[in-house]
Order: sequence, then structure tokens, then C-alpha cells
Amino acid sequence: MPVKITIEKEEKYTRARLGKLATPHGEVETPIFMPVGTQATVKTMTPEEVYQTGGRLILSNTYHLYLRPGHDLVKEAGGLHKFMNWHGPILTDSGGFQVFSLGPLRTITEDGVEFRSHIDGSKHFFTPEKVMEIEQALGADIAMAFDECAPYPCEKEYAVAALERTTRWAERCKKAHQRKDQALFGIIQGGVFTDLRERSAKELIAMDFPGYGIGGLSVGEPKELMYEVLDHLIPIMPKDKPRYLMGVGSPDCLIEGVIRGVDMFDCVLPTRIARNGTVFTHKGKLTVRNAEYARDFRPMDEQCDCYACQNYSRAYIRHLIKTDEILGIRLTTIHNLHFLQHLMGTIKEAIRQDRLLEYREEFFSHFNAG
Ligand code: PRF
Ligand code: ZN
Repeated sequence: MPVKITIEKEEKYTRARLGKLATPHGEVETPIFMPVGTQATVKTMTPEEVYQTGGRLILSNTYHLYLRPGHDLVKEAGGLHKFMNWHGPILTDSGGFQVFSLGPLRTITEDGVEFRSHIDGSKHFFTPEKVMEIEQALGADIAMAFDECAPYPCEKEYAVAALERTTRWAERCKKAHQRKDQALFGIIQGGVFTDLRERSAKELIAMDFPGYGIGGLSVGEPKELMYEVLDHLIPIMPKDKPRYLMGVGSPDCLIEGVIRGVDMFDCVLPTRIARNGTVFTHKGKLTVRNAEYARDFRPMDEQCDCYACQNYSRAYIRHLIKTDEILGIRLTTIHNLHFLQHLMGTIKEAIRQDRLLEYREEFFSHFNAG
């Protein structure tokens, strides 16, 4: 197996666990938060900067790299790691979320999904085999299977159809996937229906993937409902395989996810809100772009030891953003990535000490998840 998790500790009072994930590009600790590099770049950051914030495993997107610059070009460059100069492990998502998010621009059939490019309207067709060809050309350490993510809310009938198709597509992905230096993860679907989640999990577990994504969550449902699904689903997932909650990465969801047994997370949230002038702090979100910070010479978060908070004030960063200076959104991005990585570090320490529930209590006593 190119990718393998070794569980080093299970927390006493929750389902949280500490592990080491071995990949062809090195070992990383779990639970882990993966910054998103959709276009083969974590927006505004050099790979060295991503690493300095604590990033160790990054995510990139099949859909975007297929459209631009094309997977054949990335392959010609020597693969995604070499192309973007990231020496650590990479995971590629399959496009099974992006193409379904295109709405009227796509048509689903049993064979695959026809869609129009969000860039120039050109027509394309993704099948499980095509997606495997692209992901193998990109050459990430972990490739995700091509799945169908049902929307929320969604009729049970539709959630069943999407789950069944996801299983059949997972079989086709497995057959088409040949790279021995790349792990193919299956993706569990089933919407918010616990019986469907159980069915999807059983069907995929029978196919023995080296890891499992939990897809179809954080698509607009209340957070409590997502937590309930995780409470039901995770106990039936294999203990010796990584569990990856896809597209989830707000501070509160990271804590709640880890408590329920999740090992891997990714989310565009920290980098996206940073470019909008919003940062996480130990008290909750803060929009540093707002007028109230014009004369605020404190750092973005007084408890943060990131490069941005050690050296620059809210007033200065607000000024940079208001004047469209690129450094502004680079500093908010550095801070937000550091914040989540630091959070994960303290979560791991709490697991080590069997104090994760006390940790959650303490965290929410000052953090407003609003
Ligand atoms: N499937 C895939 N990628 C995803 C999701 C999914 O369901 C989600 C849902 N939160 C995020 N990214 N392939
Ligand atoms: Zn900071």
C-alpha cells in the first residue's frame, strides 16, 4: 500500500485518535488539516510559506487542472509535485464535487457526467475511467474516486440513486486505477440518511480501499445533522484506514470532527475568507477590513504567534487590503492557515493527554462559532 495510517493513540473519552500517515512523499501526523491548492497553488502562498504555517499535506483539484493547464501538461512537467514545487504529499479531489456544483451546466448519466467548462463553456465528459486517467497523470499521493455528491436538502430516492451510482463508479475507478505509487480512496455518500450512510460504507468497505472519504456533508445542512451522521457512520468505518471528512474545516467543525474520529480535513475557508479580509481569532471571526480597525494597532489575534501577528497591526493590514495591496491578503492567508494548523496542534496535544472534551469546553468558552 502506498499510503498507510498507523494509529498511535486512541483518546480515552472520545473517538479521537492520533496517527502517522505514511505516503510516497513522507510521513504526516493525523488528525490533519489540508490547505487547498485548487490551481496547483495555495492562493498567494509559496510552498515554503505553506510549510511554515504548518501545512504538510495539500489538496488540489482534478477538475481545474484538467481544464487548465491540462493533465498531460502537468505530466510532461514531471507530475504535480514537481510542477508546483511542493515536496510533501498531495491529495487530488476527483471533480465529483466540482462538476456537480456546476448546476445547469452538467448532465449526469450512468456512464459519467457531461459538463460545460465554467471558463469558456466548452463541452467535456468525465467518466470514472477518464478521472482516473487524469488523477494518475497528476500523480498525487492520494487520488479520490469519482463520486456523486447529492445536494441538501434532497429526497431520499435521489440520495439512494446517487449512493448506488457512487458505488458502481467506485468499482470502475478501482478497475481503471493502476499506479502503485498512488492510493485510491473511496467516498462514502448517502446524504443525511443514516441507513444510506451505513449502506454506502458497507459497499465501499467490501471493496477494500486504503482510505475513505466522507462526502456529501457540509453542503448546507445544519451542523448538528452533520455531527449526527458522523456519530452513526464512523463506528462502522475500519479503524486501520484513514477517514477523511471532505470540504470541512471551520475551527468548530475540526474539533467536533476529530472528537468523532475523523483523521483528515480540507477546506477553502481559511484561504477564501482571508482574501475577503476576514481572519479567525481565538474569539471567533474578525473582519480586519472593517472601518473599526482603522486605528487598531494590535495584531489580528493577540494570542497568535504567526509571522503576520508578530509583525503587523490590524490598522496596517486593513490599509493594505483597502488599497488592494497584495501583501494584505498574503498576511491574512498566512494567519488563517497558521491558526488552523496551530489549532490542530493543540487538539493533538489534548488527545495525547486524554483531555479533548475539556479542551473543547475551554475553546468554546472564548470562541464564537456564530
Ligand atoms: N465529494 C468530492 N469532493 C468533495 C465533496 C464530495 O462529496 C465535498 C462535500 N463536502 C467536498 N469536496 N469528491
Ligand atoms: Zn496570526
